[in-house]
Amino acid sequence: MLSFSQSDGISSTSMMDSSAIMWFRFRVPLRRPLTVGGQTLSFRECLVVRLMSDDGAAGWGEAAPLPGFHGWCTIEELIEHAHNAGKSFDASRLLVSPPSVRFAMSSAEAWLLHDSQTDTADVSREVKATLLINRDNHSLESLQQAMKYSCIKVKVGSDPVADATFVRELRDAIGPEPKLRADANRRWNLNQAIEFGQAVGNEMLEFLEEPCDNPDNFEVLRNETGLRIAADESVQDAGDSSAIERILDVSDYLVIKPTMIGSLDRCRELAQRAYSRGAGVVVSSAYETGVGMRGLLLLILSLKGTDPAPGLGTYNLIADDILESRLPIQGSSFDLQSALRHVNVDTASLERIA
Ligand code: OSB
Ligand code: MG
Repeated sequence: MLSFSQSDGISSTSMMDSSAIMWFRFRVPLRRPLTVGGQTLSFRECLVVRLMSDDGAAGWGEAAPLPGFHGWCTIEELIEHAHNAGKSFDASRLLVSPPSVRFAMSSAEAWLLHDSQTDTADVSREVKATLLINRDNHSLESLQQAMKYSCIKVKVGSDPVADATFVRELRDAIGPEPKLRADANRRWNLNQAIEFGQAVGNEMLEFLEEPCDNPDNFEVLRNETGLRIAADESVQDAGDSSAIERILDVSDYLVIKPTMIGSLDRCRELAQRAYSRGAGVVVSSAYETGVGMRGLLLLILSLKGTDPAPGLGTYNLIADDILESRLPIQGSSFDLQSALRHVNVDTASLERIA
């Protein structure tokens, strides 16, 4: 079995009776095929956990690892991890679980806590929805509808000049208001990233995420182009806390994807480190259903501020949900009143596995 040893906060679930923990498997279609880690997915096939409290309340969490990203494992391996986490539950088992399993367990705990108290999350806060745009499957006409979003993320990382031209055309189409961020997913070398930055201009973008293949180059890139830099995969893959600090020192934003990082406590700890270095935090989704999204919303509401907007654009691309009704988006924000009131999971769409 794969092991994902990493320090992580272990909380009260370790006291839980194992019969209170149940894992289920589910499959939901994507709105369009997604190519990640050399695989093209038309479905998300993942696990959810249900924690039952003594008084019969249920809290849910989602484990949805993504091919090519930190903590990826096959569905068979994931099921094995879930069996282990669900047997006699103890902290040492959780420590060798993939981050997605730790995220699932701690989200389920947060869900239970939220439902049992009335004042755990400030639902009057604004959580913006972002739009995710991929150059290959969007025409400029369809981008007119993008104007209703206040923050749009564009995937770049192919030809730097063509990507910069696309970003500038997009800016022309949507006007000056919506924030634009770009993500190269490490596809460029330093020179290509500089070429992009100079062609696009630093005023155009809120930030450029994972511009190049080596975070040691972030500082030069920042100095050469004036672009603000966001770290994502670099931090997921950083071996230890001193590597994380080095990356934070040359980054303006830290992207935190709990599915690739682990428990909500671990995410909060990373966020604090970013804040203490003056970096902004962008909590982001990774093609989870409404169950995972609810864990992300609870995390976001436990962190400070509404700027920068979190990166929750992947929810659009999930064509169905395991929640009885989808989390509503009103205008360009999540409707937290509805999303965080009591919501039900559609158990008919789930297959029990552990
Ligand atoms: O490249 O940041 C990425 C989602 C899954 C895997 C990788 C990435 C993403 C996102 C998150 O882009 C969505 C967002 O940031 O809006
Ligand atoms: Mg990214």
